[in-house]
Amino acid sequence: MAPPVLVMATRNPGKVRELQALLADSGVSLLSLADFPLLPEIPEEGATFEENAAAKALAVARLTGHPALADDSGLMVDALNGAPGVFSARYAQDRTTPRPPTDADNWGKLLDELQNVPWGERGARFVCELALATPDGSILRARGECAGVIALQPRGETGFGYDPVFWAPEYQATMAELGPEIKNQISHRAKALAAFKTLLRSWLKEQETGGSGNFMTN
Ligand code: ITT
Repeated sequence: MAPPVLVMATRNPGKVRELQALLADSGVSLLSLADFPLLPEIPEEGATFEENAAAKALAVARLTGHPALADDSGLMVDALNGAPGVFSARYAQDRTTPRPPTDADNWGKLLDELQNVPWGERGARFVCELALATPDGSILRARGECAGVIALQPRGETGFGYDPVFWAPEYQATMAELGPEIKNQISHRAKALAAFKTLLRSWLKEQETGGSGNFMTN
């Protein structure tokens, strides 16, 4: 039997790379939004990572007719009361230009905001909320977090987003210096996927035994 198809409901190439690596052994055939070029942009209007992930997964599952996996993630900085949070991708958005901010714009703004914040108060965490939705509207969720410190300056070339300014204390390096192998062991996305895989296994079993395609909702 052909492996079940799962569409990764993201346009972020950094997430696609990491999800592909983390799901390589999961027994699903992965598609991405690049395989569905005519899909419309899905607005992210939720107040929480959970809401946004579920909305993205549901929209893509309904539009493609396949189960879809969405990742809504971001950085929560203690000294900024949890900002940029769900606005992480748009943190440095300039209202006068339609161009979305680059990763460097976003972490550049963050370093500026934290300019006078001492090392001991620069705590932060990455959060990843995953949602797997089926076209009939069932949803499966998992969450992962990764704690660290916002560095004083950017370092490293790998990863994406805020990785160059996210210091992982246990490795004494930024996430962008660690490389994909280590990042994929400790990241918020890796932790969310580890929790998620257990749930995915039961769902795959149900598919094999000719189940309805429904799975646990929460
Ligand atoms: P999709 O909605 O298409 O998935 P996006 O980039 O807009 O792509 P989000 O709305 O979830 O995704 O925003 C997540 C932002 O948080 C992302 O653009 C990065 O700036 C940051 N981010 C998330 N995971 C990260 C990681 O592993 N390393 C560094 N930055 C990360």
